[in-house]
Amino acid sequence: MKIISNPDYSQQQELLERPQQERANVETAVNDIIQLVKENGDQALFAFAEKFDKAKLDTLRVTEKEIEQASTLISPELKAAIQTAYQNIYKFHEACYTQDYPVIETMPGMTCWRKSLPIQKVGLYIPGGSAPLFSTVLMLAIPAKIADNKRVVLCSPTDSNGDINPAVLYTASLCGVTEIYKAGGAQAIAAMTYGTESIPAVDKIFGPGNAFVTRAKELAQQQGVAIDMPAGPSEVLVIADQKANPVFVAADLLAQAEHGPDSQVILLTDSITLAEAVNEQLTIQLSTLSRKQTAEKAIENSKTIVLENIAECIKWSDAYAPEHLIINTENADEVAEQIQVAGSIFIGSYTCESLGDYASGTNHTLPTYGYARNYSGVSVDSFVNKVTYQKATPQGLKNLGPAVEIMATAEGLDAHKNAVSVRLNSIKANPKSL
Ligand code: HSO
Ligand code: ZN
Repeated sequence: MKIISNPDYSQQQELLERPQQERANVETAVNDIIQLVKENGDQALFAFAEKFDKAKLDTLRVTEKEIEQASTLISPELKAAIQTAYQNIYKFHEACYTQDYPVIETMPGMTCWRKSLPIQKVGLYIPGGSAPLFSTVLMLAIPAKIADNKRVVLCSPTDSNGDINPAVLYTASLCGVTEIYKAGGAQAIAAMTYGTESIPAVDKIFGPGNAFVTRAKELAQQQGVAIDMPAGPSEVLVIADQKANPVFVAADLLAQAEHGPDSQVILLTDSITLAEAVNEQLTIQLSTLSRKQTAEKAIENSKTIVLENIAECIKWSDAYAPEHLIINTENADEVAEQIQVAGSIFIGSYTCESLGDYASGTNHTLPTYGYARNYSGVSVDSFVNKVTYQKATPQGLKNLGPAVEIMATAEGLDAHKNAVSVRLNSIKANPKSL
C-alpha cells in the first residue's frame, strides 16, 4: 500500500478524496430497466431474470416449501451462528429504540407528545452476486421486526436454477420475513417503486447494491419512495500507533478490501515502522485469500498516511468521515471519545470490523462515501415515522388562543385566526365549558 509520509495539511482534501464513480452507462441502462418494469410488470422481471441471472422462472414469489427446503440446506453450525448474531442484533436494536414518550404540558391545558409509528410497507433488497450477504438480511429484517411494519417484502436475485441463496431464505424466515420475491438489480428496485402484478409498491426501500441498484434507488426517491441512505463502495479507516499489531491491522484492511475492487481502505498512523510492517503483512496475508484478486485491486487504490501524532490522525479521520473506523491505539477509548464523524467505531485491538459486520449487535448498513457527515446507519428509527400529537382543553385554547390570533393576523392569515376565534367566542358564550 502506498505510504505517504507527513503530508502537508494543504494536501488533505486531495489525499482523502474518494474516486469518482462512473455513472454514464449506468444512467441509460437503469432508465430502460425502470421503463420496462413500469410498462410490463412481472413479464419484465421474468425477462430480466433470464437475461441477467440465466434463470427461467414461472413465479416470482418464493413458496413456503422453498423456504422450508432452504433450512435443510444450511449446516447446523451456520444456523447456530446466525441465531447468535440474531440475538445480539435484536438485543442492541431493541434497546436503542425507545417507545417511551413523555407527554409535555407546554401550557396549562395544552399537551404535546410524539410517538413512533411503523412505516406501512417496506422493501428490503438483498444482492446476489459473488457473495450473497445473508448477514444483511439480519441487519434489515431485525429492525423491521422490532418496528412492526405492516408489510415487509424482500427481493433478491436467484442463481441459474431459479433459487435464492438458501442462507438468505433461512435468515429471512428466522426474522419473520416470508414475503420474498425472486428479483434482482435495478429491476427489483423498480418493482418495489411502481409495483407489479406480484410485487407491491412500498413506502421505503432498504439495502445495498451495485451502481445500478444505487441509481434505481435514487430514482425511486423522485417517485416519493424513501430510501435508507445514499450509497457508495464500502470503506474502512484504521487509526493505529506503533504499539498496534501489524498482523491485526493488515487483516482488518484486507477484510474490507475483499468486498470489492472499489473498496476504500485507509491507514492513518504516527509510526512509519508500523506502516512498513503492515505492508509486509499485507503481502503475506493477501496470498492466502480466496478473493485475492479483488482485495489486491482495492489495496492498489488505497493508502497509508503517516502523520505527526494520533491527534492529527483524529482530525484527518474526521475530515474523511469513514463508514467504519477502527481505533487500534493505546487509550483507544479516549481516541474514540474525540472522534466527531464516523458511521460505526471499533475500539481497541480486539474489536475487528468483522464483529460488527456480522454479530456484535450494531448495524452494518452504514453511510459510505463521506455521508457519515450527515446520515446515520440503519436502526429501528429508519423503519418508523415519528408522529406528533397535541391536545388542547377549552382552558388550553383560552390560554394559548390569543397569541395564535395575533400571530395569524400578523401573517395575514385570517382563516387561521378565525379557527381560534370561533372557539374562543363559543367558550365566552358558554363559560361552563371551561
Ligand atoms: N462490511 C459490509 C458488511 C458486510 N461484511 C457483510 C460482511 N458481510 C458493509 O458494512
Ligand atoms: Zn464487511
